[in-house]
Amino acid sequence: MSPRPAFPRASVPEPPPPAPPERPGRDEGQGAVVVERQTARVDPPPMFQVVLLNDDYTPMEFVVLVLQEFFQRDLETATQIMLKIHHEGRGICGVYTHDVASTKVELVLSASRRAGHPLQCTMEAA
Ligand code: TYC
Repeated sequence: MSPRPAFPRASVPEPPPPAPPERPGRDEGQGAVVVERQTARVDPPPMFQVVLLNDDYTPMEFVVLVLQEFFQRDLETATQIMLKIHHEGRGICGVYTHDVASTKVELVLSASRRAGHPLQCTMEAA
């Protein structure tokens, strides 16, 4: 008796592979074709600015750390943004797509509450 093959042949022959879909602009043996150029254009996504608000209690150092940690600002830029918020009441930390902006707002708020600070952070259409 011969050993069983590891992959026995199917008794029904396999159907032929499907023909590739016709691509517009290809010469399918009909002679000349006219190609219409279609450039895919997508609108840029709506952008949102993440805004920090001033208050009288959050330490300046904490705001600078937030700007470095969550908005990738270097120490000097973070300090400038913090001072602008301190003097003007609010300031833009960065501009992002909706999901990224809303994640940053959540991260800032939870870090602030965990540290016991009342820092406010919001997002608004840019
Ligand atoms: N005004 C705060 C203070 O004097 C500092 C501060 C800056 C707080 C920016 C919040 O978003 C802020 N300690």
